Amino acid sequence: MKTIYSKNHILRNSKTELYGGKLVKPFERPERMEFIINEIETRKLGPVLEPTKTNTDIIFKVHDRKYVEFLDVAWEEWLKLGLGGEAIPTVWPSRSMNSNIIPNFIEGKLGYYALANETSISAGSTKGAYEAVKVVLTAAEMLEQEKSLFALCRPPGHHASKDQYGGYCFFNNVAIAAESLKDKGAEKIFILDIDFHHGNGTQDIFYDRSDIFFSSLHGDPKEAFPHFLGHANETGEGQGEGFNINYPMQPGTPYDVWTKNLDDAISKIKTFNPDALLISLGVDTYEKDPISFFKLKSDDFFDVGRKIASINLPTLFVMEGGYAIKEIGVNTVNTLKGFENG
Ligand code: 5XA
Ligand code: ZN
Repeated sequence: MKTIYSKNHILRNSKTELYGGKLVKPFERPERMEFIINEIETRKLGPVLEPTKTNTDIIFKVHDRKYVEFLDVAWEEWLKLGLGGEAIPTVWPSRSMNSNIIPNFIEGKLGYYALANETSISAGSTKGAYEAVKVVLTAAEMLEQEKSLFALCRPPGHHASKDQYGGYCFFNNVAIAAESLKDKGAEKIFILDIDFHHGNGTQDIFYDRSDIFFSSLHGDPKEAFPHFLGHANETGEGQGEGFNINYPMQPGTPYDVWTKNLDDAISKIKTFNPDALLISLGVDTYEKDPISFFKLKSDDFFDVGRKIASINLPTLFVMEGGYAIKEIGVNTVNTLKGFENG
């Protein structure tokens, strides 16, 4: 399987994450990619190619223009305040306030456009996010010739909604890939999100669509980030009613329980019969992940890949989360090898 990867992901390199009441080194950090690339090369998954697509205008099919414009200038606006630290929101248009008027001042804009505040913005953050978009667009274009591809995106994307960033995500890479495939003539796309966290952004973007089916297996939002979306009763709206399926699961969920939900999702994929399958691939379902609570073991990821291969569709894997850094490469490549040998 070919991997598309941009070394320029390093442009996204913030030094702070607000976690446990302290500013810590972010869990989502550049080294994650080194472990994955190293494992891809050691186990000869296939060639690692640079992105060739540089026009990212299709972003506007997914994200609001004002949101993109905000991301383009957020760091420069923050710098002008001369405060020294990275840009972290401190105030939100919460339920008792007015969310219809977008503030002018950067402090207000950060709160308006952020859905969580672990995602500090620093120099190069937005440029790094554009690199992930170039990666996923190149992979989507190549899917016409390849049975499967791996878009090794960083930063991840599935929490980014039409107009909000957070959960380490700025642009929704998998949603942009879906729109790109539609643009090239695909009629139906299925996005299966197997990251530990609910893909709230992807759900939000396609919630009223019947041509792009979204399904997510994740930690119950009553217990896990993003906390406010991802419940089982969210099934889509309008034209999209019936085209959104969530599988929230409890703390300590082991593979034999998790995989029954995967089997159910696979039956939905087969019934929907899409032109292509996009996998939001997070390996933070792993038992030793520092910020998650499922109990998948490294060997289980082979089986995940095998099961996805059994659907027998053009399949694009798009990297999302995974923070057990030493094992992130093994778990990612086990999934992809399981798919190849499936
Ligand atoms: O898939 N999403 C993540 O891994 C990020 C979670 C951020 C929690 N603050
Ligand atoms: Zn995650």
